[in-house]
Amino acid sequence: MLIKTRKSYDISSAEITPERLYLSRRQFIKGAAALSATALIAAACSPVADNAPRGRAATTGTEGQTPGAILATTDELGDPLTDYQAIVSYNNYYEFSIEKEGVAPLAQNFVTSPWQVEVYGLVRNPGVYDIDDLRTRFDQEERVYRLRCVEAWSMVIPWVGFPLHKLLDQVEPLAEATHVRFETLYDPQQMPGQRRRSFNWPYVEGLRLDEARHDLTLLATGIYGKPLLPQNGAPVRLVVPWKYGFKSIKSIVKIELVNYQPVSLWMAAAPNEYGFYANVNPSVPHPRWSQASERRIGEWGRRDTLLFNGYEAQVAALYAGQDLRRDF
Ligand SMILES: Nc1nc2c(c(=O)[nH]1)N[C@H]1C(S)=C(S)[C@@H](COP(=O)(O)O)O[C@H]1N2
Ligand SMILES: [Mo]
Repeated sequence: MLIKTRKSYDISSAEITPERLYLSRRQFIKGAAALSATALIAAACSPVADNAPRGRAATTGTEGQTPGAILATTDELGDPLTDYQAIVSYNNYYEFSIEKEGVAPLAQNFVTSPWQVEVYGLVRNPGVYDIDDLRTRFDQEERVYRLRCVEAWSMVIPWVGFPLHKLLDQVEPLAEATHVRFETLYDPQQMPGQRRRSFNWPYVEGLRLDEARHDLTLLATGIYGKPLLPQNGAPVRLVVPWKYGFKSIKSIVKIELVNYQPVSLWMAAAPNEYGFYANVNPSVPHPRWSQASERRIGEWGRRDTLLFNGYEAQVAALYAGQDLRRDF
């Protein structure tokens, strides 16, 4: 069940909008430039996505490729949602492919049911949660978040999910727990990228416990009112909107409460380029490129990158007294 909850980062004028009305209004708002940008992304796609009809998913898409009901039409800054087609066809998911348009076709048969998530470590009540249990035990909310990839592109995505703190409250972290460590499925049979040894699989990410408990930190199960597709991290993935996209680990099977700072896949792969915190910060460049601006998918030109990806008011206090250049 989709619950609308009002938070400071929710849009103030949120209203329930039927899908067709919503889409025609957005067509009107976004205009021809945005449409042709979407067409360009589709044109660059691999055979499967490429065979999909071009243009508006709602009128021409196939089942599984059309957006479902959504509540919001913009983020809280007034910027429009990214097209569903772009969200499901332009992906970073190295377990399948390092080519963004190559992920969706390779992931289409990925088995996401049955699926279980083990929550364990420094907790009073460890448990193995079935994905259906996660979907029904916790009210599923829509959260419209900006996703800012470290590669300097971004999207606005209407996620469906529930805040991680609800799950943490169930397992009751012990006083010694300081961090949370997450792991993606390891299954080289299904994930061709894991057959290449270029990375230290499985994908691992981590958060400090206070970051994990922050209300913005989401376990997402859907996008645009529909269950996640494999390319977006089905059946359940993390979303930490004030951090670079690589922190938002996909297809999670393990959540461990630990008393050390976990080493993520990217920290292990390139420690000088990727730190533990990975907070979006326009004034801390990546060693190989600036982070001062970004390309919003579906838009022409670039826009300025915002400190903490625009969530400064909500999260800056987590880092009081920390040097954001050292703790990058
Ligand atoms: N397991 C896993 N999770 C992952 C990745 C990945 O390669 N493997 N890529 C990350 C990166 S770099 C980004 S930008 C986001 C992209 O999410 P999206 O494809 O749903 O937009 O997923 C993140 N989560
Ligand atoms: Mo990314």
